[in-house]
Amino acid sequence: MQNTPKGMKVHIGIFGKRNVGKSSILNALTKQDISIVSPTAGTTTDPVEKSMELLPLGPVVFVDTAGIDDEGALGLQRVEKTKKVIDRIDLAIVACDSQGFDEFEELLIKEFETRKTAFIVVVNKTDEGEISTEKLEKIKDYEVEIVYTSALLKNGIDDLKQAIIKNVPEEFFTDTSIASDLIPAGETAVLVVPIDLEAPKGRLILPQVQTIRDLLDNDSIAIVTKERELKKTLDNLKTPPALVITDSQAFLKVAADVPKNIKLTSFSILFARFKGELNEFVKGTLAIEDLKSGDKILVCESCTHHAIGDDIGRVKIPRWITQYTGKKLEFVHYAGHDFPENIKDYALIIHCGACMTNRREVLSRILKAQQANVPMTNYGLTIAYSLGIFERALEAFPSAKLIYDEIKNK
Ligand SMILES: Nc1nc2c(ncn2[C@@H]2O[C@H](COP(=O)(O)OP(=O)(O)OP(=O)(O)O)[C@@H](O)[C@H]2O)c(=O)[nH]1
Ligand code: SF4
Ligand SMILES: [Mg+2]
Repeated sequence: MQNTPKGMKVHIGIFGKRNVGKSSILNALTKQDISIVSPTAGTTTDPVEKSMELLPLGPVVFVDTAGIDDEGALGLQRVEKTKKVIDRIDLAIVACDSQGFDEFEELLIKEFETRKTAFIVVVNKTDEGEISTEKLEKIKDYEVEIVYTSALLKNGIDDLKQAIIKNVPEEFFTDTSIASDLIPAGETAVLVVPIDLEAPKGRLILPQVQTIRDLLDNDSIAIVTKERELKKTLDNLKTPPALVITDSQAFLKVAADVPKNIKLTSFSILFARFKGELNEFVKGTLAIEDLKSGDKILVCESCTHHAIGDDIGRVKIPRWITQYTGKKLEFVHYAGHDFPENIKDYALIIHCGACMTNRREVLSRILKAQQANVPMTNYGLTIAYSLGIFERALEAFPSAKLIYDEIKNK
């Protein structure tokens, strides 16, 4: 989080009338007492800003605001400040209670619509009573996503997180680079691409092509080789590459051929952060240690036709995990946009690299897994772990490595 410039973080503002529970919602979302809460209307007087990690979305800045219905001269000044917050947010949460909307929220929403700011509505204090159908219909006219919460009882907070992930503007999901942040301009990455029976005829697969393009856009140098020519490629280089990136399936051979002073990872691990959340997946991978015979493992592939080879998720990963753990495990496969409801039944979720889907979908799955307390990881990390090269494969990612070390040392 510390490395993400503030300007790159999603800014989420909470708006609404006084006393509807804006500060309480923020505190419930962040599980911290960031904003002062009290029964006195007008408790929050100036915008309260807090940078934090909202898992699995990543770094966000929350901005709590003063009630938009504040009165008097001082109140009007506060309302002006609240309006200024709209200038710097990427997603707005409009909070109300069972009293629903009146002219204050309508004005606020007009402002969001004019500025094309995404917004969602939270009906809070559900523990105090339901909102009337008539009032709800008025909100539904905006064709907006509505979430019901009780910030007091912490109900609906997970639904609110899902709604945030669903409504955060697309650019925040695609701004992450694949590898270029690891290879400074002018430096080299060696990409290892096996051309075996599983490789599609006459072309490279999407993660490889996207990685090359990402490096070129950054003025980094990409050298592509098969695993057989890797040693020679490295010998020919005057300066060692900043990173070697391999297809996961050639991991063992590549790990043997790349000198220890050169960092090594896989396309799939790069995609764990590009399309998912690397740190969460690292924690998830370590749950392999806790697997017991009879456990069910959910294997998710984001597209029905696996471009890398049909058997990676169905044959190789089950084989490698079984060999590593020595346990009798049951593997259940899901493909495409299908994701089971009953994820609590699983001891682990292993996701593919998700090259054909968007990050939003993977993050939404990570959140569901967190809510069900089921560890989740991806193909590349699972393969590296089962083959005993996990630590090495994380060397390029200090914060992920730190998490690994912390858990291991416990
Ligand atoms: N019953 C109930 N009370 C809540 C809920 N959320 C907040 N409250 C209470 O409502 C009061 C106002 O909560 P705040 O979070 O301060 O509301 P706010 O919208 O930030 O208020 P201002 O800062 O004054 O604009 C407090 O007494 C909270 O404890 C809820 O879900 N249910
Ligand atoms: S989306 Fe997943 S299953 Fe499909 S090609 Fe990419 S990594 Fe393989
Ligand atoms: Mg407040």
